[in-house]
Amino acid sequence: MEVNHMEEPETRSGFVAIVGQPNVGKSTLMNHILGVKLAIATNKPQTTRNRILGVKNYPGKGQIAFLDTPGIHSSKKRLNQALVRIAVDSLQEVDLVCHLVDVAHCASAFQKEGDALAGDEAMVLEALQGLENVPCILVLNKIDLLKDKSVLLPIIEQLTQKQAYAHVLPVSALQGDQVDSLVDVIFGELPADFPMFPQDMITDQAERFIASEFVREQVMVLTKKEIPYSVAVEIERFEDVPRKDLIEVSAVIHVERDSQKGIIIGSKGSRLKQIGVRARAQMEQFFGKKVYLETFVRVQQGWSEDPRSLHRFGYE
Ligand SMILES: Nc1nc2c(ncn2[C@@H]2O[C@H](COP(=O)(O)OP(=O)(O)O)[C@@H](O)[C@H]2O)c(=O)[nH]1
Ligand SMILES: [Mg+2]
Repeated sequence: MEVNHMEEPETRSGFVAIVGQPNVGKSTLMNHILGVKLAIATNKPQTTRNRILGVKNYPGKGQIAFLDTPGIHSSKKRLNQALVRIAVDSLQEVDLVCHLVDVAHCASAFQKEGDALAGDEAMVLEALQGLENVPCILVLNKIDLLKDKSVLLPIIEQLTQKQAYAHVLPVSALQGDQVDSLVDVIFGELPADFPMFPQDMITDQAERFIASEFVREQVMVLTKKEIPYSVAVEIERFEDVPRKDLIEVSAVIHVERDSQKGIIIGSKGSRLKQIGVRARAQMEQFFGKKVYLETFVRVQQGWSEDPRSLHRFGYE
């Protein structure tokens, strides 16, 4: 008779949410670990608008499935509230949480006001408080910006008073300092399990989504004030054309007002052209193929406050 024995996993695997306020370096951290620019990252808050899965395999060791998330912050705007919901909801499905803070921000808040919990940190902490049996790592990011490392102490002291962290680790996501140590610490907390995703899968995001994000990133980088937040990008066509050995992409940049359309296009189309050239370069790098990119600008009056549009663009 054959014995039906369960195979014991020799690897560790799990889901890890990366959460924190906007602009603390969540997407930069995930990209650095993956070694691929999967999530767009800019110096403007609310760059990330979705939960983005990034899978990293460590042969013989296991697999970490990161969830990059939008920044948690307070806002009266419908789009922003939807983004925060996406971030908070992602905490429900994970084995571990990395809570990122920007130490440069915390340090200056501490020096000015004697309080290191800058901005909406209380909101992030509140979201973490709801977690049961999910370990949390405090990741002190952007240490490269600190001349005086002693200011880390009050930051750690204040945060650890509010939340029971399994570990506390200073890193620089941008420069990669201490990121390997962070990965080791993450592995130490993950359950013994088989890999959850195939070895060749780095994300569950569709190619169309990734292409749209590269366009939105360049709009965010190349525009100012309210424009970066008034833009949604839709890919109307994404076609791999083997005969030509290229991918043909048509992207529509939706803005909320006529005046914004003119700004995106720029004088004689110069800004739109620049957006296209840069986004195409990102796509070619990511997809490893030549890309032909067409861009259009359309006005979708007040989309960021409209539930149907938010749904259509994938934010609700
Ligand atoms: N100096 C420094 N800048 C960083 C670091 N990590 C991220 N940044 C910058 O912070 C900004 C926000 O990064 P991003 O990853 O988009 O933050 P997110 O909104 O939390 O995803 C970008 O300009 C990054 O280059 C870091 O470790 N050091
Ligand atoms: Mg981000």
